[in-house]
Amino acid sequence: MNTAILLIGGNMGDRVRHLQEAVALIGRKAGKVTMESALYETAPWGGVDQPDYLNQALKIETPLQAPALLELLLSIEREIGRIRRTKWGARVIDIDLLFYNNEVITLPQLKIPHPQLQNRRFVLEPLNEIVPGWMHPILQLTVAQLLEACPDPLPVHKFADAAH
Ligand code: PH2
Ligand code: MG
Ligand code: MG
Repeated sequence: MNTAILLIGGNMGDRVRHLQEAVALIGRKAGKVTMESALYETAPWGGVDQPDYLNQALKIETPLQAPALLELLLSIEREIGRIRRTKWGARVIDIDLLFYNNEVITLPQLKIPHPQLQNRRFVLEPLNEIVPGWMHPILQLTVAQLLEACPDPLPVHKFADAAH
């Protein structure tokens, strides 16, 4: 078994429902979802003129190798209804693979750890809730240490919504 850390997010339509669908499909097809962070409402990074995102971090146990896991996650995005338009544009669901065991993977379609995660508060806050001690295999800092050092000023708040 392998341990993977994912970040899911979206900023179009019924954001909560899309995240719930993603968690259900990941659990059904990729492996067991062993940890889920709260939902976080996060300001859009990289493209200002779009709605706020909801983001959530997940920890999963999976028999799949990283490239096969990536393919499956992209197919789940399509199943939930994602149409890829512009880079960093609004989307119904995005499923990003952040860490895979303690491996460093550099393939054309897949870089692990996710090369930008240390620069993004919307990634580090939810991650810090579930795996604060996870060691970044290149930077050799824990998630908690990366969050402490993160320069990203964009706001990230726990999402309080009575409906879920
Ligand atoms: N994803 C992006 C670009 N910008 N901003 C926030 N707040 N949350 C995201 O998940 C996000 C983003 C590209 O995948
Ligand atoms: Mg992304
Ligand atoms: Mg993505």
